[in-house]
Amino acid sequence: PRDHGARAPADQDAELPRQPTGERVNQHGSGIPLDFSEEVSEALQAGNPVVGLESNVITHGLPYPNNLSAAKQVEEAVRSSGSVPATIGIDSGRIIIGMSDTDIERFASASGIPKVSSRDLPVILAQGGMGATTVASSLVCAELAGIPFFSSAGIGGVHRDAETTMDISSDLIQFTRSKVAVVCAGAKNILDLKLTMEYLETHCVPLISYQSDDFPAFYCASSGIRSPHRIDDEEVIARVVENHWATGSNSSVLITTPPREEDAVDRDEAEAAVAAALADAEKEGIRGNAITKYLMRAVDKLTGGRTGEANMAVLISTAEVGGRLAAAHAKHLR
Ligand code: PSU
Ligand code: MN
Repeated sequence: PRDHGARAPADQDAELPRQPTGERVNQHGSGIPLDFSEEVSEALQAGNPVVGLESNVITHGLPYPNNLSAAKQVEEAVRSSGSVPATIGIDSGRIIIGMSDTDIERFASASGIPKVSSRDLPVILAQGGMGATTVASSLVCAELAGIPFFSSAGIGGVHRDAETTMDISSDLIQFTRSKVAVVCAGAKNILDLKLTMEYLETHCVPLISYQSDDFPAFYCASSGIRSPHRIDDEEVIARVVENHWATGSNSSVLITTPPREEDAVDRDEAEAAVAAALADAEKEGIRGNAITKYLMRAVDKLTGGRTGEANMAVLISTAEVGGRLAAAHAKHLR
């Protein structure tokens, strides 16, 4: 069991190797240590619902200290709907499955923690430093840990100029490989959401929208694109997830939930800010895996902090729905 109290303050702590805790051999027997929190380990053994959460949103998605407060509120939201949160990250060659508050503080306050997507995961594990997992690499870790549900507000997708840059997030490719149900608020309109949905369809990834007709655009309630399936009943969603895997698919099921009305940002306002931010990024030559963070910060600035606020609210409300759907799924399996 982990000692939550006796750790050094966050900034010093980042320099020290993390103390191994509830280690368990992972299901693939690969020998990569999974460092379970006691709470997550117990929940999984009892068949109680657990929701995997990414850490790149903590290190790269929001500035300090909003990232710290958001990460904690996201965990509370998962708990409030009857599930156990498992925030995922990398440290000292180990995969953390369920961060302690001290871990979250270290990740939120340390600077220079690399963004780790699926392709980076084996490298960072070999090198032994800290790493913040994206949706893609978090799904790899969640599956190794035996966690069937994952929640993140904004997934990566096909970028708007993908026909020239070929910039398609590894998140989408990972959905075709990981047997995990992913609850999200869609994707931000910094991406080409039509192409993102086409990609998911081509790769046979089921897309369902919970209690809404449209694919949401993160803090915009609708992207203007209709979802292929609307399902309002949590038990039916649990059946969809199980049916997908029972019919031999080894991929994710994507479940969207829109932002709450009071948190939503007007679509035209968001679109104008995105257009300006994209033009700035082009001028400054920003590309590759740095583009997402750049655009998010730029849009937030252009909207006077409005989208940053909405960002936090959506992270929290999505996690609440993720917890609710994971709980329904665990109940369905009993
Ligand atoms: N979208 C957001 N906020 C985020 C991200 C995406 O609204 O923080 C992060 C997530 O960690 C996601 C990653 O998995 O960006 C995708 O990055 P890329 O496009 O480089 O694959
Ligand atoms: Mn990319």
